[in-house]
Amino acid sequence: MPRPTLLQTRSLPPAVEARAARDYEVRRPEGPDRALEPAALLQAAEGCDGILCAAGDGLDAATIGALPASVRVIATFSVGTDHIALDAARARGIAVTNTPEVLSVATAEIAMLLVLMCARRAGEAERLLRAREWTGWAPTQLMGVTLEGKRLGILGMGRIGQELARMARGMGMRIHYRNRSRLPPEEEQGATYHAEDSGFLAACDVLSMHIPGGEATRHWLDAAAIATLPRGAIVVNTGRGTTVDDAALCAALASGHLRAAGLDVFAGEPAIFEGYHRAPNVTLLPHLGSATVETRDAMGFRCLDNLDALLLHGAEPPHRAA
Ligand code: 8YV
Repeated sequence: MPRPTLLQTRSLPPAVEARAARDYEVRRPEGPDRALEPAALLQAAEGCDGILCAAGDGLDAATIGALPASVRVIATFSVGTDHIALDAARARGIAVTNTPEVLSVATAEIAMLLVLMCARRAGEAERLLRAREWTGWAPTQLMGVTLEGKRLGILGMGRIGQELARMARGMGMRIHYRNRSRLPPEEEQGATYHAEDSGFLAACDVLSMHIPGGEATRHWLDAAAIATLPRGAIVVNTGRGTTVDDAALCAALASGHLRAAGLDVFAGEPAIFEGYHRAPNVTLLPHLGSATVETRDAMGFRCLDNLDALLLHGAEPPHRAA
């Protein structure tokens, strides 16, 4: 029986590529390793049974509508699915799968890294040294804030949020969270639930954002929400950049209402809102959330498990998003 043909839009860890090449005819478009534009994606997908894509690859409704009839499944190398028009895929009977769970710890680690860098001004401090401008230790130099005893507000207490809460509890932080619904006690682990945005925001010494992208969450953190945060709060975002109003965040960082922000995700990335380049109290990372060797292998294998189920075994994929 001929092997199914798989369009692999991006370079993947070697062990993942080796397994894909063992079981599929893999088609990998030439050129730099970056998101595929719709026209290039459609051309490359001709005759393919499945697509293994990543965040940033443009799979909007028009592109999905124009995919060749041979495509039965889109497996995204991400937990987020905001780059894929799920309704359009459903309408065409194309399964969409993602990679939940395996990246929760790695992403929570990056959120905690940003919390620590913001609280202790690590980015500013490193830039001082690299600019060869450090003139020696001084009692009032680069003072940050102690996290122990502070309130960490988690927006979106899913798997990643719960891992972050576990880490933060170990540091003596008090956990508050905002979710559509309250978690059962074994998942809540003593955290304080907020059913309203305003009460939640007012309780955040540190706000960590873990909500999906898309229209429904666009600019969730706008000027009014920022004004509700306590003066001196820290904001960290490892979810999706579209959930933050960049201009409002930059204004609050410049005015001193916010102490610092740590961002791993950006609206329109890899472009970054210009104001962030000029703000000394912002720590910027290039979407590193899941970037560990262990996690990226696990994400790749999860994609292949999903593809194998449908394309090799005619079974339901274990992690179906649509
Ligand atoms: C991915 C992510 O590494 O899973 C997600 O939704 O944002 C990251 O973990 C990245 O999007 C690559 O697809």
